[in-house]
Amino acid sequence: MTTKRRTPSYTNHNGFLMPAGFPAENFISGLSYQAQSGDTFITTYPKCGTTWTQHIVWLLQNDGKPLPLGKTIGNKIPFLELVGKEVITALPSPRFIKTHLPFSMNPYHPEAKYIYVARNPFDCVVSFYHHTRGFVELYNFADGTFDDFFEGFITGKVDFGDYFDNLLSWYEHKNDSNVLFLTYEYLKENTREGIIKIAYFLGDKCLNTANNPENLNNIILQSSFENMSKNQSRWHSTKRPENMPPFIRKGQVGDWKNHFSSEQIKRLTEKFITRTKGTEISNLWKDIIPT
Ligand code: PPS
Repeated sequence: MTTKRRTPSYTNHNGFLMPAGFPAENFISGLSYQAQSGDTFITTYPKCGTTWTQHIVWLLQNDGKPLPLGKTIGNKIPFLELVGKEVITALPSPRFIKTHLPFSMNPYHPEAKYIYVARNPFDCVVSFYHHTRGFVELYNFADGTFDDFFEGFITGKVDFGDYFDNLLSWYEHKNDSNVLFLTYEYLKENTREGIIKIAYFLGDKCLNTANNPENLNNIILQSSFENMSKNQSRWHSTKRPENMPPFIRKGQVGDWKNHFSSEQIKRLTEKFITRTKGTEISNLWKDIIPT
């Protein structure tokens, strides 16, 4: 007997899925943005630490001072695929831009910088499930179960494409001089060091900020999970009903153990091994996932 699965609502752009609630024309326009020298992209697969990194970058750029009241991070570091290229082009320079695109689709310039943050797929799918369920206006998936979502994730039929396609495409570029490749788990374990790494990578103003101990301590405090859990309207402009888990939800490594069945563990482990064969990717998450 086959189980009838619920699927989130997506739009399909030549095989690349996007949340149904995103304006299709902005996605198309966003892809045609010409990256400029001096641009910095914060690029991730969804739910891998984007907002956290956006906030760290904002704090580094602004002497450790939080976002002005009433602003969302997307006003300052907009999401290319959501807003389209006009909004990005109109940003003051240097531009900071969020994307969730695989390398081949992301606007590229050799003098632009790319901060890529990866997260293990087990925690990613759990976080992505809660995200998709909670943004009812984007996906119409409020009643979807983890099992429903897992099937889409493991077959790559979710918005922003297949997790492994995205990760592998950026992993290949991890040693490029204009790419800083980090993991969510590393940032959790080594927050101070991670922030300093980002500051070095960005240079100039960010490095000055991080070299000031008071500013650096402030950034660590402001970007902590506890702090970012407060006033969450800073992080997204789309409504999230109160009965849904918040956007900044648990911020843990290993929460997947509360969601996966033993069959799902087996299937995602097998998929992980097959897709990352010949790379050192499994070293990124040695004691975290069951490979
Ligand atoms: S999105 O929608 O793709 O931009 O989401 P993204 O920001 O990439 O990922 C959201 C997850 O990151 C967690 N998060 C944090 N963890 C630790 N510390 C801080 N400061 C932090 N900020 C955000 C957030 O809680 C989501 O993970 P889960 O596992 O769902 O809690």
